Amino acid sequence: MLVNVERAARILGEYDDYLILSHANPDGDTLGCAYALCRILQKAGKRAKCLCADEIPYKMKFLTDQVQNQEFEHKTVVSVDVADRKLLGGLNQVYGDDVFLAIDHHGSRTEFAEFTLVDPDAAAACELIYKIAETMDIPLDSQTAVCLYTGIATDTGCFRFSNTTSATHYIAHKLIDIGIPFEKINYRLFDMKSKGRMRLEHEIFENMEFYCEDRVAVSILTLALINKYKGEVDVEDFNGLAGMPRQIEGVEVGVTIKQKDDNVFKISIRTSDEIDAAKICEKFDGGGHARAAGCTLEGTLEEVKARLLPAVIEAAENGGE
Ligand SMILES: [Mn+2]
Repeated sequence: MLVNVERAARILGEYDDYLILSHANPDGDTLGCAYALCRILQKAGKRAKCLCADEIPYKMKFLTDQVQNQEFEHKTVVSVDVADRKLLGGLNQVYGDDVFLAIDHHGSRTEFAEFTLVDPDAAAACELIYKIAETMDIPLDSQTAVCLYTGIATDTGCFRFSNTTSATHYIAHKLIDIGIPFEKINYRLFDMKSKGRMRLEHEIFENMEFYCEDRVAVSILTLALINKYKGEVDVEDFNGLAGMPRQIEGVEVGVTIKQKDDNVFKISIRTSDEIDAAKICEKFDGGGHARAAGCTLEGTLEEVKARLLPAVIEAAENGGE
């Protein structure tokens, strides 16, 4: 059953002994929501603790300092930023059936909770947690503000993505007024890279292929390359590499070919606003958004490239028409 912020706040005030679940492969939004909500509930006199199937990325380890998990037998399960129970990862089997309240901002989702608060206009689920705290009349302290700001900065790419609204900025303004080290947070989230990640990016760039007068860039992540860096970098350092080719000036179509198995390759395509990435991927039974899409191709690397690249080059030459 769908509920609004007021109803969700009322539910949270009525029940107790909360277990808050984040999605697997956690990002700043799901973790920021969980820790902020945990603090808010504790301030409301409830018992609350957080759980995630996977390890917390090193860039976001500071979030764990903001909250104290309590020891108790939970009675009420809440999920945050989870669009589908499968995204709970290893926790799905144990808790997937028991989610009482889901708080989320994904437009396309599969219902799994008794009550769901969802607002696709919210740039981050943390915006909803902010509104819940406001409705519950729980004043935010700086630790809670750090968590919420981290979630909002993460999901808006530091207030750069088109999902950013004036409401997003308004909430950020309120959080900054509480007093948070936003410069430090943004440095950790957006500028800082591990040495291993830098080396990995360097090697990917060295091997990048260019077509159509450099308007198309193709990076290839073979299993050999991935395995070479596995010991050196964290798992999370393999995230976000699909954005690399398009960071290069003049590149309108960025293609990342990532080897999944001997003869299986996952393709990610990122494009400028003249070219439709989804249209290219649909030719190979994939899909996605106009600026970011993906598909999976089978065969040897050479075979995959021979099928994929002509379609990419054609799209780049015709402006995607
Ligand atoms: Mn989110």
